[in-house]
Amino acid sequence: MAELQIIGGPQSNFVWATRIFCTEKGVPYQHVSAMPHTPEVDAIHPFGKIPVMRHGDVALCESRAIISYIDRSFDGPTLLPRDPLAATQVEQWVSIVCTTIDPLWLRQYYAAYVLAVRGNRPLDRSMIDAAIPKMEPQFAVMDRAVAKTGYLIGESFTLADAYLTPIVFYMNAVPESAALMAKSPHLNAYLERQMARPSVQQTKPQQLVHEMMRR
Ligand SMILES: N[C@@H](CCC(=O)N[C@@H](CS)C(=O)NCC(=O)O)C(=O)O
Repeated sequence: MAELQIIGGPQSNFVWATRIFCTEKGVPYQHVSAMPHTPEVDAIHPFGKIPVMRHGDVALCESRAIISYIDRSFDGPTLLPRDPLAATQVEQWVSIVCTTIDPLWLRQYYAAYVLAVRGNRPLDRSMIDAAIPKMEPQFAVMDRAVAKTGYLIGESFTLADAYLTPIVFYMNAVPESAALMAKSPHLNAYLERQMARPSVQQTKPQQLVHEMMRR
């Protein structure tokens, strides 16, 4: 069978979630690191976003679509429950994480750290100050969401957790959101549990953008 390539910088939470999925399913793949808007990415994603995927003649973009293709094309365990309702509840949480949590926690808040490092300029405190009050109630919601079983849905790790874990990891790594984490005991326990998973450890980025901050 043709080689599967997952293309995108390892720090991207969407690349990380896709790699967690491949690892959980036991699908071998080559990870090709590439930034958004580079030629190999632009050749596949109409807006230059990562991850993108190649498998023989097949080229795909968008993490959820890539995961769906891999899930249907390869043997191995899946991260979607068999039960139709449970599977749909997983999709609900994947959607919430992608459309509500990611845009605020990463694209508005953590982006301040990424922009400071990549642009080699001081941290834009106004971005942080604008995001934190909006994040506070969302942290309370997410803390409650994982309180019962330690997972977003059911009693085991699903695709919803593969999407949420990288984001929560980044939140624990920079000060203002780490303070919110400190007030979220269930989310803290959640992070500790998921970070211990071999699939999460094996795909964790080696170099973390916020660690490159000027001190
Ligand atoms: N809906 C996309 C989101 C991908 C995404 O936003 N990736 C970020 C990196 S984490 C990116 O490529 N950003 C560049 C940009 O938005 O221009 C997916 O699930 O793959």
